[in-house]
Amino acid sequence: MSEAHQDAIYYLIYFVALLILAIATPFLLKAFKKKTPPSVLQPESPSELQSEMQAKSLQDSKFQQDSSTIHSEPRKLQKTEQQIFGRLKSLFSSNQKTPALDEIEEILYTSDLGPATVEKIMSVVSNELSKSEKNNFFEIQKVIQSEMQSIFDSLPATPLVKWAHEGPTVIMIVGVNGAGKTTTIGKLSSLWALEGKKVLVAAGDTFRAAAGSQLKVWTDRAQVEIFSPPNVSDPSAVAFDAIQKAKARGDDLVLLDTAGRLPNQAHLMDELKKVKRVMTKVIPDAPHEVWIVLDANSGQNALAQAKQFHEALGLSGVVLTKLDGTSKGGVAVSVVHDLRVPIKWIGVGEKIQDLKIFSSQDFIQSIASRETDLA
Ligand SMILES: Nc1nc2c(ncn2[C@@H]2O[C@H](COP(=O)(O)OP(=O)(O)O)[C@@H](O)[C@H]2O)c(=O)[nH]1
Ligand SMILES: [Mg+2]
Repeated sequence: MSEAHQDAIYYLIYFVALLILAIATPFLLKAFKKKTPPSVLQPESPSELQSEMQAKSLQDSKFQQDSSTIHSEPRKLQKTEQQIFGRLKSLFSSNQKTPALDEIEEILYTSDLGPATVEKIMSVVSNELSKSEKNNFFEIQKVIQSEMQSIFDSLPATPLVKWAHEGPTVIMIVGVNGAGKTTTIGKLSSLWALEGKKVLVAAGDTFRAAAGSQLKVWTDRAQVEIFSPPNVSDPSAVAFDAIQKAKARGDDLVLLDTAGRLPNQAHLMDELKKVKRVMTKVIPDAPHEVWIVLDANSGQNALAQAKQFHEALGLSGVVLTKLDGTSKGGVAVSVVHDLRVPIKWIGVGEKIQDLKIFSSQDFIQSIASRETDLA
């Protein structure tokens, strides 16, 4: 073969190889993408969420309320982030001039951080930051985050649930109408049932005819038993009988639903006090927990109501619901600051798995972590 022929053959092989590469590249890229692990911000499947919740719940005996990361929070709490840090960031990036301190203050107030917290943050910003730091969004953000964290850290560490040493643990759920009590009971009972606990849900909302059937939908979903005796209108009687039944059978847990009420209705608050008192006749330490369910959308209003519930019943925890839909997540900070009661759980949706253990670090991180997307 002549040299010219050989060159021609090499050129042909080279050309064919290039052609194959050009055709195969898009397929190779596609296959590679499929193998890449999903990003943290992609929504998890319900079963992943459920097992994450179980894992977190199991940690509670170790008092690890603040230790692990909730991957779905950045997405779920996006609106909160848009409100506080997103708005601050736009204030800094859109203004040609330096933002005035009262513009910053206004954003903090309207995010429901509460007056005392806002004052503290503003005093640090105005007294401790240099002129150039005051012009820097990230410096201001740092002050706000550290102030939030110190408020959360000011509460003594408590276990997520004060489990009874023997006999059933009794958890009483209270709050105003529509806050999410029944939904939260459904979510909690599902979580604990999946852990293998024997849960009895007591239908203590005897005000509304529909309340029992709404609760039944949730207990069916969660696959737990409901205690809802017909024609009993006294919630104390429901609570008493439910605890007695759970104790006799060796159940692990009684979750008591109650009718929503405004705390300024004195007779209704007296009724709740009676429910609480009556439980001690079956188990002296009951209820082991009294949790108020607060709708994060109701902001400072929810807080005023919670204070009255706390005075009447001695709350041991807060469940903050609807954080998925609010732009006022700062209320988490004022709840802890003003009420001095820990937030135990957060509701981040209407589905059975949309409940998470509250972690202050994750919460603060989630409202700050995507600020660069929001400018
Ligand atoms: N988006 C959202 N909705 C919730 C959440 N928790 C409860 N809800 C909704 O709030 C409404 C009232 O809930 P319900 O449990 O009946 O409140 P209750 O009157 O306190 O028992 C229902 O439409 C629920 O689906 C939550 O975390 N996020
Ligand atoms: Mg209800």
